Amino acid sequence: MVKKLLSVLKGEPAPIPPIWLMRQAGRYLPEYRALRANAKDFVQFCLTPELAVEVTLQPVRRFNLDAAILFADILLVPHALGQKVWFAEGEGPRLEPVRDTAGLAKLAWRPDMLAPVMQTIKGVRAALPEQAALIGFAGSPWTVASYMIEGAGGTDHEILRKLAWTDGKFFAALMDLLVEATSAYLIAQVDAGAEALQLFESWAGTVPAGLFSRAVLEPTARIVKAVKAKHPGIPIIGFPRGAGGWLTRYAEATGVDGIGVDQMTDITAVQVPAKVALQGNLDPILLLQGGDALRVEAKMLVSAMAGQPFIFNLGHGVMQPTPPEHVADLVAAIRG
Ligand code: 1CP
Repeated sequence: MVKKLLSVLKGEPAPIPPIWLMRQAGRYLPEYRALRANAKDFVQFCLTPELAVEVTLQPVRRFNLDAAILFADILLVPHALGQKVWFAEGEGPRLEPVRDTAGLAKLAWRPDMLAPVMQTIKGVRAALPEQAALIGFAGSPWTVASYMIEGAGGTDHEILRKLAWTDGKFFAALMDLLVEATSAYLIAQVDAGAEALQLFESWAGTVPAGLFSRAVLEPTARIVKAVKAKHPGIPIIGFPRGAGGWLTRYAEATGVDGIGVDQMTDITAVQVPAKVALQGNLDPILLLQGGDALRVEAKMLVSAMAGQPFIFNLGHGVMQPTPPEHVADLVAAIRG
C-alpha cells in the first residue's frame, strides 16, 4: 500500500488530500494530559520511548490521520549539544543562553543523548496503522538559534538579529554547528524508520531580508543536501512560517519536496515548481471555534487546491483549548 502522504510528496495529487495537523499530539487531548501529568520534566518525557510512542499514536488512533508526527521537540538539539534546556511550568522553554564564541566552543553534538528518540521511531513504526506515514522533524537553524541565543521563546529575536548583523563570524559558526547536528539527527531518524521529514522554521518571520540567504536558505539547503546524500528518496517538507513572500525562492534554493504554508499566506497563489507539494493552511482559530465556519473554510481550501499535490494541515499548530471533537469534525468534512 502506498501511503497517501508519501505519494503527494512525490508530486502526485490525491482526490481527497492526506491530512495531519501540526501539534496534533499535545495538551488539547485528555489522553495526553493524563500521561503528561506523571512526568515532571518535559525533556525527559520526550526522551522516554514508551511515553513518546504512546502520545505519538494517540491522535492517529483517535482521528485516523494520514500521518503521525514523532513526539519530540525542536529543543532536543540544543539539549544534545550540551546546552541547558528546561521547561518552566506555564512559562514555556528556558535555556542558558549562548552569546559568544567561548559559549559556542563548549557545545558538542552528542547523538547518544537522543538515542531514545530513535527507539521511539522504531516503536511507532511497529504500531502505526498501515495508511499512516511517520514524519520525523527538527527545527531549522535560525529557529533553533533563536531559543539558544535569546534563552527563551520570543517574538522579535533582537539579540540574535544584532549578533547576526554585527558578528558574522560567530553567526556563521552557529549556523554551521546547527547544520551539522541537525543533518546528523535527521539522518538518524530516517535510519530508524521516519518516512518523511519536516523542518520547522517557525520563526522565519523575524529574519531580516538582508540575512534571509545566510540564515534560512543556505543552512536549509545544506541540511536537505546532506540528508538526501544519505537517503535520496526521503521527502522533506520545509515550513518557513511568516515568510510568505519568500516561498518561491525557498522552494528553489532549498530543494525541499513540500512547503508548509502559514495562514497569513494565500496558498492558492503560491508559485513553486510543479512537483513541490503545498501543505496548509487553515487558521488554527477556526479549529478552535468549530462549527459551520470550520467546515465551510476547510472544504473551500480542499476544492481550491484540487488537482495539485496538496496536504491538508493548519497554518500553525493546534491551539491548546481546542475541543478534540472539532478535529473529528474537520476530518469528516474533508473526507465526507
Ligand atoms: O508540557 C507540555 O506538554 C509542553 C507543550 C509542548 C508539546 C506538546 C512543547 C513545549 N513541545 C511539544 C511537542 C512538539 N513540539 C512537537 C511534537 C508533537 C506534535 O506536533 O504533535 C513538535 C513537532 C514540536 C515542535 C516545536 N517546539 C516547535 C515548532 C513548531 C511550532 O509550534 O512552531 C517549536 C517552536 C517548539 C518550541 C516549544 N516547545 C514547547 C513549546 C510550548 C514551544 C514553543 C514556545 C514558544 O512559543 O516560543
